Amino acid sequence: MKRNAAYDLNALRREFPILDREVYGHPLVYLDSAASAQKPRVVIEAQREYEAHFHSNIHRGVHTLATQATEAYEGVRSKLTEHINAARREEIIFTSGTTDSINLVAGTWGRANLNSGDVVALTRLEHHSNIVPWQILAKEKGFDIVVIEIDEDGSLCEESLKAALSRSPKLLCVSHVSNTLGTVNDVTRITAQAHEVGAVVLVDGAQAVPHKKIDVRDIGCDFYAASGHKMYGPSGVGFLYGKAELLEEMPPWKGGGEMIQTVSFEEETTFNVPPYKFEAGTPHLSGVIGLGAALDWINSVGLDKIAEHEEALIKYASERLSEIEGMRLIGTSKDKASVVSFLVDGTHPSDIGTILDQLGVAVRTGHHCTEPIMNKLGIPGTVRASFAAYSTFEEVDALVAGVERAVKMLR
Ligand code: 7TS
Repeated sequence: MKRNAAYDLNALRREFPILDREVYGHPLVYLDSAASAQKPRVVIEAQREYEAHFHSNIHRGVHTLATQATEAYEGVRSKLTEHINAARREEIIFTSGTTDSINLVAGTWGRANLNSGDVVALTRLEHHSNIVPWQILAKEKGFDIVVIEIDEDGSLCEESLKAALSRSPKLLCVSHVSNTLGTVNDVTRITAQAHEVGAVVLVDGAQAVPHKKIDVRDIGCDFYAASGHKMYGPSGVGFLYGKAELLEEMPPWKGGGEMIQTVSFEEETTFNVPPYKFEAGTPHLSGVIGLGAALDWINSVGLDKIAEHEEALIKYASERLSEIEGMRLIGTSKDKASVVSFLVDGTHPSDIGTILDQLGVAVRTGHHCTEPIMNKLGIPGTVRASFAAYSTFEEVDALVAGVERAVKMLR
């Protein structure tokens, strides 16, 4: 087991108030960060401070509070631009999360560009939020969806990728990291291959942003979507990165305040420029402020250090869990992040999850909003433990002990 001496885990954990609590009399062992990460005090405080001292609606006011709130909000846009190395701050649209970001692309770029006879390529690994918006639109527009399949270990099948690209898809959607199997997809290479056949590429980065340094220009993708609550920030806020030339051409999506230039009954209503064209209505202001604090927090720890720590945890958890008789790790691709999914012969995942909860161990069970993966692997679901910067080796030990106990009770 490799522990990172330079990584002061105890000090880091003290920054997360929730990690002090107990569940059923046991110290909380929170292994569900892929669903939602916990927040450090600086994020909670930034939101509270904003609500207590700076809150006002943004952009439209001339008064001091409106100016301060606008500066804070737009400051986070600049911070995020730098964080993912976007070329311009206009390429960052604040949304309510990954689901909202993908629906934005489907509702604007998709509705304007996809028609009968076109092909959209999705991978089998996608979360429902990167499948269903395309299925809804396909029903309306009559385009085809082609699925890029996975190999037994949960990595993308190269043959299937080639076959999908040979159909010259207009759009290819791929998750950067699978929330169920942990597979890390080589989105830089896939984007380059997709661009060669003329496809626009959307990367779902929900499970990547908390674990990896993201460089959208290096990836080369056209869209990149993520959620605040998976990166130590608030829920109800997220972002969509889109290449400026695409955003400029895209029609608006939601209509309302802020997204317009002029509104008239007598003449045609005209629209604002990106990113405002896509930010109708009052956004989740304290959420954006909290997201800014989360970015600062992540950078203060360092994504490289977080990634190294989590990699060691995944390795340790995989090894220790494998010692359990009847253990079946689901998703064993070479490059993994974020999660360890498993099944134990003779037990149902939800029974294991319920027993673990009684021991204070929070894991997720079920299909994790990726039913197509379950269908393909012929399994009802998995037990999923997921890790974050604050996860410990002792928590992995508690998980393993809990699973051993559950298996004894259930068999
Ligand atoms: N894409 C991926 C890869 C995800 O893991 C999730 C949420 C989403 C999109 C949707 O994100 P949202 O913030 O818009 O809801 N994944 C999970 C999960 O694994 N367990 O609960 C939510």
